[in-house]
Amino acid sequence: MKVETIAAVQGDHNLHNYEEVSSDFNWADVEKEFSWSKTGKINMAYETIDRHAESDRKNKVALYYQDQKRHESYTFYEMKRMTNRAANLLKAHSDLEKGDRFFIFMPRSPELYFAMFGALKMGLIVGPLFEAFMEGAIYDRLDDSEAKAIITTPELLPRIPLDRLPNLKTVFLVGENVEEDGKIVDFKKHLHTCSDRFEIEWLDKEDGLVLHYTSGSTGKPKGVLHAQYAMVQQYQTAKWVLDLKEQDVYWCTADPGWVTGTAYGVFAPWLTGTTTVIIGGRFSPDAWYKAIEDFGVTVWYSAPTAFRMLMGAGDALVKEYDLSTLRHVLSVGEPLNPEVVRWGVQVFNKRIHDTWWMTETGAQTICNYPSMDIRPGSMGKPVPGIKVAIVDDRGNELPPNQMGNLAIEKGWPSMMRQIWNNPAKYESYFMNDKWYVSGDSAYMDEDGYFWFQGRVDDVIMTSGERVGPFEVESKLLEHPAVAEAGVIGKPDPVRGEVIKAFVALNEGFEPSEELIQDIQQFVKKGLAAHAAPKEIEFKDKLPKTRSGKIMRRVLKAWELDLPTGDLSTMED
Ligand code: 6R9
Repeated sequence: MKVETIAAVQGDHNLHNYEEVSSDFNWADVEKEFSWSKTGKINMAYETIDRHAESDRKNKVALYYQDQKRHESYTFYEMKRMTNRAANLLKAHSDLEKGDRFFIFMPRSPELYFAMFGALKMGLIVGPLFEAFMEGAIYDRLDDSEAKAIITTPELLPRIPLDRLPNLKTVFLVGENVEEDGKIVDFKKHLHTCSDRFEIEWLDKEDGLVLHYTSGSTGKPKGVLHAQYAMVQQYQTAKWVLDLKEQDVYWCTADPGWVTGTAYGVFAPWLTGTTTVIIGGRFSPDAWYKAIEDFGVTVWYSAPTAFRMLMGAGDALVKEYDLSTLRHVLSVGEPLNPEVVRWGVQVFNKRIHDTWWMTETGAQTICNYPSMDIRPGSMGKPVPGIKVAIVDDRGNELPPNQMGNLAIEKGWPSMMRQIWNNPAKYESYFMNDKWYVSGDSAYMDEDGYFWFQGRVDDVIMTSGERVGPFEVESKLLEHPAVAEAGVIGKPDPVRGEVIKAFVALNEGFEPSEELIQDIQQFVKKGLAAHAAPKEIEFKDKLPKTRSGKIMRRVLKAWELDLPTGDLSTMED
């Protein structure tokens, strides 16, 4: 079978020759890019902000911030001063010390980033939360991590069960006319009176950086801890994968509650001194295209759900904006359907570069690079210097084209360092002391491209055939009526499992028996008879995480009348 390819982008890319660089690459060389390689002492806030403020980039814009009410910009020098102020504020109004957990629970705003980097300057471990979390989700995370302080807004404060969290000593509130007491501190009031000079807390490479809680299919969310050293891979992938250069204006649409919003929202771009755009408020296609035009965004990192929603908003809308500055577009979070890649080429005249990684990997791991041909539907190839393989359940490497566990050889720079309070869980990720097993199933083709098939527990076995739900979902999306699709295996006495699809329809389509048959035929013809959903159920919306992942386990629980498990990461 001929594979669809979209040829490499011509031009001068940071990663010019994938094969050559991969064959001879040493992460230790990247350390030389940082000042700590000389001193041995490290701090993410120094490398992302102060270092640039003390260089030719002093007056370069670090942050453009925009929402419905505010439109602000801060240079690297201004960021240095504001984060110093925030650090002094946190220090003066709490007993926070190096290594303590400091949580962030507020909508995006410049203050969020002042506080986050101020906390990093103090050597605190930062735990970002999604603003939509409700009391139970907040409690689980603050309790498990024994958080000592949090920054939030008056609107969100009632969701924090202060009386049940004895370790939580200080609450910084970002609002107007805040009433202070022993626990509550008015962040904005003190910010401008605090000194803009601060002595950074110098750390060891292995000291903590961020604590991101992620939910598995069962049990409580787990705290994934990353070390300062993660910056090595975040920096290098900002170069190779984001392809960032001095003049770029970069926009990552992810919320900081999701690992993408920290690692690639701010760390990676600022490690390279790149101007970064942060847009607050809710998603809207108009506002997003407008942001690209307003800021002249050149590099844009988003997620498949967002691209699919933009696709749904119609191509006519795209023409109303000047998107000509865009030169590089990327995606992460879930499989990027070939249909979406084709759409990108058609409407933006840009390839959308899929990237695969996880909270646990701390940085991009399998990617499509501008200098490499894309095979739509493939996640691409491992980041140079990282060994990725498909292994069986015993940890043996499988040959090309065989579906198995997507695994990474232990020891990549940004690998998680701990599951908070749960060493046994941490160990359970590793096999034969060699492989980190991701929980995703995939295969590698004979040319080294990796193809995602689903979470291991989502893979469907029907009449002895192994079917990756993603393939079926992608085909479903190509049908003109289908806006969103989620596919699960439903237990069946004869076939083991049968394929059931949940489908949300595009505007102008109504559920009907005919439409069901038409969609079934479409998958049968386009993919394979055994891959066609035996059942199709129409839904107005599908359950998704806040980062846009279709929650197949929730579909399955609904279908089988089982408990849905932890839903704190599900969007409203
Ligand atoms: C960064 C992030 C990780 C899980 C991962 C996989 C899915 C992420 C993907 C992808 C297919 C891609 N995932 N990127 N699946 N293609 N390009 O998303 O972290 O929220 O921890 O999720 O997301 O299933 O295992 P996280």
